[in-house]
Amino acid sequence: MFCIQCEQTIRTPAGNGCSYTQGMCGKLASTSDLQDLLIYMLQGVSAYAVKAREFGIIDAEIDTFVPQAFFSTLTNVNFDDERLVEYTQQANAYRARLKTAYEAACQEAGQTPAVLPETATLVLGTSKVEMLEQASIAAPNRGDVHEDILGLRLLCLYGLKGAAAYMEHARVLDQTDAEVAGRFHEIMSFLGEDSTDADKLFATSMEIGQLNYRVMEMLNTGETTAFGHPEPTQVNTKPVKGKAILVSGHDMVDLELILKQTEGKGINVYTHGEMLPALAYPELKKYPHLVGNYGSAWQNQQKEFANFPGAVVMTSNCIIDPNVGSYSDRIFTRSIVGWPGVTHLTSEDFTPVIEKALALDGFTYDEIPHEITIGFAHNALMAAAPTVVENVKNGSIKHFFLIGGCDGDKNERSYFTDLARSVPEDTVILTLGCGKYKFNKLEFGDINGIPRLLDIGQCNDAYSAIQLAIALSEIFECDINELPLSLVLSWFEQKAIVVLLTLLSLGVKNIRTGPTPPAFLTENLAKILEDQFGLKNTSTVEDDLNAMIKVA
Ligand code: SF4
Ligand code: SF3
Repeated sequence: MFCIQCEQTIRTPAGNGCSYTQGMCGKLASTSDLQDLLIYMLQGVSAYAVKAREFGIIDAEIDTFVPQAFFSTLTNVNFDDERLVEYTQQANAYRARLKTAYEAACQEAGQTPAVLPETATLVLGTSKVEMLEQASIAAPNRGDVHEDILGLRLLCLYGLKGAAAYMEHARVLDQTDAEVAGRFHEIMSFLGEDSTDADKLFATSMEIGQLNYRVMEMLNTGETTAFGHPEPTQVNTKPVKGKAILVSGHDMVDLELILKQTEGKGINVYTHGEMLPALAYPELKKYPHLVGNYGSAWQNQQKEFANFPGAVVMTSNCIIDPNVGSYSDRIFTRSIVGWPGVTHLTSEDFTPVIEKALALDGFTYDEIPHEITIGFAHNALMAAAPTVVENVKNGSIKHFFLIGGCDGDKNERSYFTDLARSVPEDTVILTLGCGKYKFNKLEFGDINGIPRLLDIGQCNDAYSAIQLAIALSEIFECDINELPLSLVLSWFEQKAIVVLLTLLSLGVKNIRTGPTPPAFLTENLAKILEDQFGLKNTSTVEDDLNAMIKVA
């Protein structure tokens, strides 16, 4: 196995990456190898999808499948070898279907079919054993390649993986776009060609950022069309007496299905992790049995789920070993999520979850409520913009910090809590992603009625933050980089990588990322990113704060 895609990857003086029998996340070597082979096959499907498109052949089912299956290889999503084997065999069938359609079109047009890369021609083994024997050809560090080229390839691969995840989140909300799918296939296919062209790879990473900007826009449209615009909302973070279901991950469509199916059944529904922002959407918060948020970010789930006296549903990342906390009999996976031995729900019928919740004790007492405020996405921010501008102009607000991204359990991540605690009183913190759990229960107060902590939403709601920055730069008639705004992003997995690529592709400069730099970025690449975009690693809170406020 070789996997280096997330922040917790193994780093040793001898080399970086999880490469023994198991990754830090618990992913076994077999799972990692099967994921590599799946990606390789998906690149072959995309190679044919690109050629088929030259004849106007678009297969919407396959356009859906490729990003969806790619999403299963993201960190903390799918650990189930059998499901990965199924996805790979399905990719093989889809590749054959497109090949047939493409070659028939060539014949009709009197053309010779193009010679495609090996991703399009590999004869896939039929069993898991045979597939594992083939996996080394698909390893992400295959071939004898310069480390900078490998770093660029991985930047693209992992960035595109993040975009694929958001494409799937948008798709479940009926947001698809043949043009986006076409561009996705082109990049996916290109990455299967093992390019050694540094300029092209670098340009591709920026294209992935741009593609993802469009995908985040689609996702924003899908969420607000389905559930209305988030509005500032007080959310209880303490348990309420009664039977209980906890819903985690990013997929609010599943949450809505659960809310509908539990109506009148005496079950309270709670959000966890990245589902917290759902509580601010009018069409979700209208359900009285959506009682609040329980727990915090993904890395605490083994303790929090173990203590939760009800059923748990993982709608997307991040899942970690449920056997550690002994709750594997009452956790359910949906969509692309998988853990061996855990019940996977393949339909929209949540009866097994409801029956499990009813059979369990639930909370036997009410805890004293503790409320936090969420819901400052696009519309709420725009509504607040004139007051914010006034306060900037009269000097009441001196600076904005966007402190957002992923959470994780490394000690160094206390940096983000310390930073949030240390920013001056006359500044406002914007936050998003699951990293906010590091500080979202602290008291920050307000500046002339504007809360000092504005929770924008999920990681993909970086889209709303970008819209606010664009609006402010128009009002102040300046470049985004001239705004009194500093971005400090905590990264963990590939969604964070693609959000970063989006920001860079939009020309946003001087972003700080932490707690450690991606292990796949070489010193040379980090230097290029620093020279071109001012991208820096987080240092100490004191030094960073001084520098950020001085730059402004
Ligand atoms: Fe290692 Fe992260 Fe890959 Fe898991 S996802 S194997 S921790 S690099
Ligand atoms: Fe968190 Fe996994 Fe990335 Fe959507 S849920 S931000 S880590």
